[in-house]
Amino acid sequence: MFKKILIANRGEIALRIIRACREMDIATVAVHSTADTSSMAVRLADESVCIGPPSSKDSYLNIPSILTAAALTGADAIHPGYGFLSENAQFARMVEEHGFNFIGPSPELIEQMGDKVRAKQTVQELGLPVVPGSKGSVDRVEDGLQTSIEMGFPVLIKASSGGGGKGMQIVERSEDFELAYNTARSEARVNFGDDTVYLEKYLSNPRHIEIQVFGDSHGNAIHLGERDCSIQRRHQKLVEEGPSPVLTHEQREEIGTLAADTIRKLGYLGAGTIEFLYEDGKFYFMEMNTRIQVEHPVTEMITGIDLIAEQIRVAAGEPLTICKNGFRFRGHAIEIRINAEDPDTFMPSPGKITQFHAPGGLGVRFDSSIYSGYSIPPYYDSMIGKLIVHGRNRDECIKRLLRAIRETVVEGVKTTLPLHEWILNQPEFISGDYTIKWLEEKLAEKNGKS
Ligand code: MV4
Repeated sequence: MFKKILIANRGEIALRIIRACREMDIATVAVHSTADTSSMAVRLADESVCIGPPSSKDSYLNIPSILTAAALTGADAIHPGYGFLSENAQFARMVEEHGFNFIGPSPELIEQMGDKVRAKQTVQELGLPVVPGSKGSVDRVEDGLQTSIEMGFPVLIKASSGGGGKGMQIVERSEDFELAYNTARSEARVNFGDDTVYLEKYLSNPRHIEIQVFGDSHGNAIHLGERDCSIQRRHQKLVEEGPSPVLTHEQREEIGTLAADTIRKLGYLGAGTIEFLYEDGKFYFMEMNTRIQVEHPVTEMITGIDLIAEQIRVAAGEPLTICKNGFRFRGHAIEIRINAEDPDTFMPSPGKITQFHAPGGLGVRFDSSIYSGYSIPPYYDSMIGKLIVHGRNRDECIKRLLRAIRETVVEGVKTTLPLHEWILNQPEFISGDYTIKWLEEKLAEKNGKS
């Protein structure tokens, strides 16, 4: 097992990784920017190293600084968390080349899944359902138009190096195809330095349902059920829950088994998420994330498994401690992301937290790195914590979450807590009858009225 892990991240996920390491008797190194000197991760880690100025590009994305910090502290492994360098194949490769263990899958698999055209082709060959579309990339406008006419409009043009929704173009009619195609390619070139695009049939009103998967170096691969992440705004998730309100146990086992079989065939190591669009009872592969995700606690709450500890064990070459019959799905979990933002305008609200009280009680988990007197720096993502609750069923879970929100105190900055309280009281949320479009439409209605 590893003796010392360097955490190449900040905020609540850095703390989450420190907690797992502490329970496994693994020493920790927190790296931080000059803006994060008073962070909770720096306080709680065994050691800390300043790796640069506030700008992420000069600190949390500064590969030479991070590798130097690992060498200086004698770390034997690096955990990348989520965001930042977590899905950077070049970073994973350099970590290994410098003699450290990267806690995640191989650089080759990160690269393969980062290329959306290759990822789709790969998983389709391994048996996952995909959205009908172009066979590979579309390199000429005439080919794209031809394919669109054959499969029927509307179609969606996606960037192969994209993901997260950036650079997509919906095309409703053949007359609009050429302009959309050229726009998609130039946006992809500007944003990703790669203008490869591909085509899919546009699904008009799907849900976003993702499967948590895990593989080890002994040929074991399992799925840990799904999370429904349809409550989002501008590709930012606000609420995640598991199980999905719309899946039956049979549907879960069917898509989950397909997902596990896929990563077993890939020889995938560690935690992964296979994202699907779900519409009219059918699943369509969207992309695969090769990192631990923000919403992983939803899965931890319904399975009782420590996903970070499991990532560390399989990265160290140990077999998965979980097997198909070694756990049960219990009850329901919902996570809300708490952002330091204006709940109406979504403007970031950095600054000093003057009063803070964390929620608690049965089934309540609060993953955050804030404390009373902490100053939220303006340089990074505005997420300051996650509130996750577990209940025996979905109704109990919603009631418990509303209760926990009401007892949470964060003063000095604006937070999205009031927005979450509003979402949880909407009839469509309570009935589970929502899709990826729901929140933005509902917010437009809310703001139009006032
Ligand atoms: C789609 C789609 C509809 N049809 N693909 C957005 C993020 C990117 N990873 C893929 N995305 C979508 N792909 C087809 N063929 C709709 C979306 C989409 C979306 C997906 C998941 C969660 C939120 C979303 C918001 C807008 C669009």
